[in-house]
Amino acid sequence: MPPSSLRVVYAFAREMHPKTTDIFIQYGTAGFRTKANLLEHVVYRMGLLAVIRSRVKNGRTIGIMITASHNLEPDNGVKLIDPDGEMLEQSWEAIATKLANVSDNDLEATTAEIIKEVNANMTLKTSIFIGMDTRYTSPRLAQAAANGVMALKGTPKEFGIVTTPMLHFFVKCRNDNTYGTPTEEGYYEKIVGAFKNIRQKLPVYGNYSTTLYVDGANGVGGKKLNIIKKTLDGELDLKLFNLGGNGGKLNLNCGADFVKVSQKPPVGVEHVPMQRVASLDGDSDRIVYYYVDDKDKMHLLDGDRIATLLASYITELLTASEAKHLKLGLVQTAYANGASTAYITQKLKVPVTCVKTGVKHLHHAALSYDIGVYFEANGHGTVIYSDNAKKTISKIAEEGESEQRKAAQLLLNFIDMTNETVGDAISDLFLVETVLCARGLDAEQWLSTYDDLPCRQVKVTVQDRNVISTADAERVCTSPEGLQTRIDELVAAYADGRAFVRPSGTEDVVRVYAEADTQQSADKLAAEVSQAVYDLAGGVGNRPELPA
Ligand code: G16
Repeated sequence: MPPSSLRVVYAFAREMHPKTTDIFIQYGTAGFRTKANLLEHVVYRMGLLAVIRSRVKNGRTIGIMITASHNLEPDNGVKLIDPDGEMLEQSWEAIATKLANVSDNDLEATTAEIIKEVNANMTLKTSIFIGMDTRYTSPRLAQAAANGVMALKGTPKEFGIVTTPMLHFFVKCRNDNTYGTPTEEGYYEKIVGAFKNIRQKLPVYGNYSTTLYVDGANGVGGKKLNIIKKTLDGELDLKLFNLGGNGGKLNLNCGADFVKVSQKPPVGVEHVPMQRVASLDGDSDRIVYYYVDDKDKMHLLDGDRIATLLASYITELLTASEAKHLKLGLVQTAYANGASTAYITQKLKVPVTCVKTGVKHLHHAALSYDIGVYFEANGHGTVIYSDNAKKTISKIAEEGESEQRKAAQLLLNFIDMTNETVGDAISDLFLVETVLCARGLDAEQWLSTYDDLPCRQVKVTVQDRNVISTADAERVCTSPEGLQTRIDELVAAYADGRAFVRPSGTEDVVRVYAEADTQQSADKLAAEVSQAVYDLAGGVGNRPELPA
């Protein structure tokens, strides 16, 4: 495309999506995320970048998702999805950041520079998939993305309101039609179809109950489950709460992040003692479970629990199908509860890799196993299977002895039920329900597999969160000077103590995590570490207080 035609489209687009702020914005843990009113020019530019990326990838489809996921309603965000449905390749994050921050006057020259640098063939045809969450600011941003795509003569295909994992799935299917059909119906057919199929083979028994309560976080996931619910033929009796009506606000005092971080049940969900509840986040890429016992105490079953449940069931099926040689591994982050890691390595005998926060890092590490189970404690995760694993299991399902065949066929259904592109609350919900049903477990029995170490997460606001640098999968703080030494001193005073700090990639805060042998100690350690962050990393606002 000659520069003169770039000029015309930019001049037109600048009129519509001008850069109105000088605040520097960075492609973070899951794309750009900030107040929605600061994002329009960024999203427009990501439309441009998606077309360039697609042309570098031989015209394969790229996705643009408009969402701020677990953040509250005033925020929004945008992220790009690569051709296999995975997160944008990390080396392109710097390119995205550069394009998002140049002035309107430099936009044309910078775009031309990027096209040259990445050697994009701008004559290729390309289609870009665009999806959005339920935020009221999303339609305007989706339009800006589509305008960016058209500015570089790409073809936008808009899916309207979808979950983030659905859009990842559509992109993957569009580029690899063996994976499924790139439509919402295609998604239901594959994931929900596999669930119904597997339930024909696994009768309900033991303490498992088909009644499941769901907290939809007033976002998109609950709405989609409302569609799915009608097709479940009694296999699962979903009672849905927080669907966005009755004044319920997105992610406010509800949803997976609220439940995990506050360790409290969400508002808006009917309280029934011992009832299993699944809590999704705003764009449905995370899920945690909980129940409240008859003494009103909440028990959380987070991403670590889901990971161990899935890994142990897959291991069981691999053993039964005599495909034990396939290497299964689990990937976690520093947030994983120490007790879960001990359980996985010592009891399940499954190897564990620890990586930095962000599913992109976990996904990457999971690729090194035949079967990689990856989960963040916050409930974001999935399972991925190598081609070798899929071929081996398919062969056993056809040619194995009777018992081996049965296990391998269950495993094939399990694979079909999995959205392998990214963590997916809906797919994960069906996976969890399948394992609980297969084992005849209620939530209390699921919880009893191991005892979590009490933990606490808090946020500290500082002037510039980027003064915090970390190493060793975020377990060590390398700057500001003296902070890690202080953390070490504080941790040393607690039995089973562990703590770390890291800058968030999705909110303007520093995150603090602490665990110890009692809840009181974990709370106190978290507060002490927060004070150290406040003092040594430029805290603003009120100084964090120690618990009474
Ligand atoms: C995103 C990422 C997750 C990450 C989370 C929190 O989740 O996809 O991998 O754990 O942000 O990140 P941070 O601690 O850096 O703010 P989501 O559900 O918000 O897209």
